[in-house]
Amino acid sequence: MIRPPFAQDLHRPRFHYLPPSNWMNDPNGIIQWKGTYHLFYQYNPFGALWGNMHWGHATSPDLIHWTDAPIALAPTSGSDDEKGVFSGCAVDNNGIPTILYTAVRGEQYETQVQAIATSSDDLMVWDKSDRNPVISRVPAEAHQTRDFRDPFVWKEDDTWYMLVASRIQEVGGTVFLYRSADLLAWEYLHPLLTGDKTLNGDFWECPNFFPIGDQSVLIVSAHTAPAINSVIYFVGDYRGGQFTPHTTGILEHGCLYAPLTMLDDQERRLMIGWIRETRTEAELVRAGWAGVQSIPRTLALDDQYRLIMQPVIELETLRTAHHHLGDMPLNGSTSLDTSGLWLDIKAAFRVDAEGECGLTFAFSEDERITIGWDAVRQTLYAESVSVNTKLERREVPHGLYPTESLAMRILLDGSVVEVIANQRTSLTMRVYPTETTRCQLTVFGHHTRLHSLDAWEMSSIWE
Ligand code: DQQ
Repeated sequence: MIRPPFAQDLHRPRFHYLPPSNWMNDPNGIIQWKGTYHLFYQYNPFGALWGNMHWGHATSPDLIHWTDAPIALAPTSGSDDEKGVFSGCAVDNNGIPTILYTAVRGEQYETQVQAIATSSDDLMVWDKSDRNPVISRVPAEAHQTRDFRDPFVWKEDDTWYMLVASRIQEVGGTVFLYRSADLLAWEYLHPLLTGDKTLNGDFWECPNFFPIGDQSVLIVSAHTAPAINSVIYFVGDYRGGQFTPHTTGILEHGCLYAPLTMLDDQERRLMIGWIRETRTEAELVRAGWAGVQSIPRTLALDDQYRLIMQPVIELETLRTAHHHLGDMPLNGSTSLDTSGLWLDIKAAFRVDAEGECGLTFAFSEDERITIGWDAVRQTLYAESVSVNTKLERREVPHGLYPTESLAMRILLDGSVVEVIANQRTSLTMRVYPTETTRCQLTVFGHHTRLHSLDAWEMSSIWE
């Protein structure tokens, strides 16, 4: 399906999911049902700015090609969710598709309670329970009553567990743990983990908690008021309702936020995250759309218990023209004759201790984005120059062992740049060049050997 009103808007991604128009943020309730993947998402049907939160819906056979479905959940006036249906998850309750979400009301969204809805119609039509809210009060130890949201639910034996993201006043972000036999009556247990506001955020949002092998992983999106910040993870042991992390890391350093995970029928732990815009509200309104979902990634742990990730293999079905550079020394730059702003790139470099290397996407003389790695500083960086934003540089730690090569995966899709280095450092960027008719790809390096570079031009999922 070509989406006509935006056919000329080359900032609009072509192989990442986004709704036909208007605002989208967090992925919600991702689940595989009878073989079909369902993606729900925070959606404002009335405009390109955040507000009026509904749950939008799309389905896919392969995590890449999506079909828009009708809105799944809308606020009900006079009810607990009259100001919005906030984020949540979906579970299979013995064959009944069930959504758990946060219902909000109040001018400042000051009442946040947890609610439930079920579907008897293959996830297209949803009925809110008349038992709502299923959790109506923030635990007293929070010492605040406003931030309490984004339920994440899983089952252990016959018992359901839920995490709700929140904060403990003056302490930091937290996730409260609950348990239930039937998804309706919930017993509060204790915080599963509490952070430190000086280290990892005033409050946490959008928790995920799941096993990988014999380890358990907690992912939270950290909010340092007034800004959303980064996505962090903890890996540790989970026994008897107690989680003891031994490893922590940053899952995302850039524009990806509020990721949600699910297990599919291939036993893959899949993650989708909201890729934010970085332009002004006036520009969003002018564009008529805002927000993109990342390409789903598979998650795993490496031998040091660090979270590693890569785009799902299904993405490769979109690859068309292939450009390749083989093993060669790099002392300067080499261009490839790719065309367009839609690329999937894999590159591997061997960099000396004083070296530097990377890739530049040039849209015109004055507009480009460079993704590079600096061996001296052991940092991954993205540097963009555009007519509107001048120079913007983001630098994040990315250490390599002396024997390790730099492995970069980069997805360029209109204004979206997803960068994953050695599967463990994720830096998602946005770039809005004024000139979008061409993109010159160049690889550069000093004291570097290029092992290989493969770039594929990507087809659109809407045609
Ligand atoms: N977005 C939702 C909240 C969540 C936040 C509201 C995270 O439920 O905490 O749109 O981006």
